[in-house]
Amino acid sequence: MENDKCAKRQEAIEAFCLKGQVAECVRYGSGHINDTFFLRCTEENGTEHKYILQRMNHEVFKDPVSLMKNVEGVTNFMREKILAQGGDPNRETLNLIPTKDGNTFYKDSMGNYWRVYLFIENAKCFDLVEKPEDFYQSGKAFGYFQRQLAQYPAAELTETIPHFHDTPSRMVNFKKAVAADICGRAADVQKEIAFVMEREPEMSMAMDMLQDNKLPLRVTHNDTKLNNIMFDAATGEALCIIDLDTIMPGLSIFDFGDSIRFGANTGAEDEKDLSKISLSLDLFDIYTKGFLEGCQGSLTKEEIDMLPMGAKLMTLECGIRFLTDYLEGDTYFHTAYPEHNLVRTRTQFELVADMERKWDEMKDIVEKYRN
Ligand code: ADP
Ligand code: GN1
Ligand code: MG
Repeated sequence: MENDKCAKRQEAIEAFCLKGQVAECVRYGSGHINDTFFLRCTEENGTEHKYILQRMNHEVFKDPVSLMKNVEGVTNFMREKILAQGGDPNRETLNLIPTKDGNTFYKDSMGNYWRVYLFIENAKCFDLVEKPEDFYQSGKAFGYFQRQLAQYPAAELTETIPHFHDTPSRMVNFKKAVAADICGRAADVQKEIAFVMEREPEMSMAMDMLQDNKLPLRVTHNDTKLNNIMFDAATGEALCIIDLDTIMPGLSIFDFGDSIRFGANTGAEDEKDLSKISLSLDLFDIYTKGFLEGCQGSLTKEEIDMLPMGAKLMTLECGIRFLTDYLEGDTYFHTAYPEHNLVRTRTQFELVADMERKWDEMKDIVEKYRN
């Protein structure tokens, strides 16, 4: 669906150094935050050039200028690493296309921020795991990515969304939304509110351990869902980690947990039939194996101990965020219909409940791969 925030799309397109004339510009992907377009340009001799055009969501990312400095820094850093390993940096990391005046982004006349990336060709994203091997690959890639980011100068990073995975802070916002109830929706979601309140005591576990120096602060991706990684269509291997907007200091268990939340669910994030939602222990197993291999022994004993809790916390937190947004009138996540955030909330809570049932098995799997 088109929205006013993208009204200056054409003006934005003209600001970038694109090759050829625009032949196609259509909405693309299933991200919940930015407005993403696939852009195809053709030269007179018929050569095609493909790009991703994005309007950055500056209501979510309040400081897009610093965000773009993060993206520029991280992609340059990744480019060096990829070149050193003989890889192809045009496909294995995001590549920013500059504007005609040499910037990494363009601010249009309505105040919206745009950027352009090279389109990664012959690659695909998944919204659901199709083959367990893909999920293993993504675990390995996210684990390895996190290990590489360990060498990134954290002081150069701006925290693009403060308290992003600070679950107790999300809980404060949730309680405010329940109390304000600006849309009059709270009465109908009492069951979901109770589900959250029952779990409040364990929500601060990770942040408390960070505070007590029991878990180390690392540079993490923070949004490791399956559709934020691209796979090579020819080899099936994980190719490129995308959506770098939330790279900032965080906990390793956030990256592990968010992948499990999305990818080890037997149903979609917005599945209406809750009987289809469960934690696949097979997928949990294969991702854990991949992630720990990718981290190459860099995690501490406490971090490994906390992996199941990371999965539960990220799922619970995400459900709380969807429910908060539902109560506040759906202003944060893109929604396709009025109950969309509530449907998403319910899948997350169903998954949390299933993790609680399978807790001992989850812990056993982590033990199996502890390295
Ligand atoms: P959001 O923050 O809204 O999730 P993303 O940066 O994840 O935005 O982009 C949304 C989708 O667009 C991705 O899931 C992926 O399918 C596609 N995409 C993003 N960047 C590229 C790229 N450089 N090449 C090909 N596809 C891309
Ligand atoms: C958003 O941007 P996207 O669609 O990859 C959100 C994540 C949530 C996710 C839920 C910046 O991710 O935190 O876990 O939706 N990103 C932001 O699907 O809030
Ligand atoms: Mg995304």
